[in-house]
Amino acid sequence: LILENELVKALAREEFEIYYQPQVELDTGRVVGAEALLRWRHPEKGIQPPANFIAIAEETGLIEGLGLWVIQQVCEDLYRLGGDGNGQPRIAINLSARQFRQADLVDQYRTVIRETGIDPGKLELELTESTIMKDIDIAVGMFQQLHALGVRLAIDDFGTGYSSLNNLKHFPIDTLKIDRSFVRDIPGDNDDSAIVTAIVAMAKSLQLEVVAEGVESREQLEFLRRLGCEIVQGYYYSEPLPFDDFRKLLNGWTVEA
Ligand code: G
Ligand code: G
Ligand code: MN
Ligand code: NA
Repeated sequence: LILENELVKALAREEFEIYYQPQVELDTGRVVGAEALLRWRHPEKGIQPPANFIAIAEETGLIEGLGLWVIQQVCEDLYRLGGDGNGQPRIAINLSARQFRQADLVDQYRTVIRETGIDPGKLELELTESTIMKDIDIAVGMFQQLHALGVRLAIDDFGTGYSSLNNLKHFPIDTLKIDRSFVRDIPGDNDDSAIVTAIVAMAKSLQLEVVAEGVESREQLEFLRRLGCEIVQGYYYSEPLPFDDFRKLLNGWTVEA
């Protein structure tokens, strides 16, 4: 309860902040996008990661207001990046289970997109397999409505859930994000290497974009490059950055690929 009140105050006092973790296109070394990752700048305790507050925000329903703040902030940041003249990257936003079942989510997104004039194709929504599979019928309807807005849709933590290809074919998905638990031990671990190889091959045959998460080493990067994985995200290139630092990186534009 204390934390619930604290979160309400934090939202009113604008203590939340979005960090951006760059996503790099391997072919070109261009930073083509980022994942938006929420942080709470606590006045005494310092920067708090989502693990310390998202679950409570979910339980209490505060996630709906917090989620609105996130989409508004991301669109504002996209607008500012557009003004820099180097084009706009694509920004991925995480949606939790409760948000995905929120009756006015689609209206919320539609309104913010219209008011900010952002190209909806610059927004990608990340959903985990477990969020989707809780109720497939609701999920199919929700995906269709979101897809109709023109936003991109991604499956996050891919490979950790129980969705079959048969289930996924009903969804208008654009991107698969390979869970970082599979990336951690490539190329040394044969099982994980086989899993990652299979996911990249499958994504390609279904014409989905594939993003590898949690890339920390040159060896992982080279293995993924050989498979034809297009985009990587991880500490090897950058941890999640405050907006100003992400903006500077974008305006420098490329990293060593
Ligand atoms: O930033 P960090 O690496 O600690 O993120 C951990 C998890 O927190 C992410 O995988 C994501 O699921 C969740 N998360 C981060 N930002 C948001 C957000 O804006 N909304 C929701 N619902 N979850 C988020
Ligand atoms: O939504 P998701 O749970 O996938 O969020 C990504 C999480 O992974 C965030 O908490 C982010 O801080 C973390 N992360 C990003 N890059 C790396 C990495 O290279 N290694 C590890 N261990 N974690 C990472
Ligand atoms: Mn994510
Ligand atoms: Na993930």
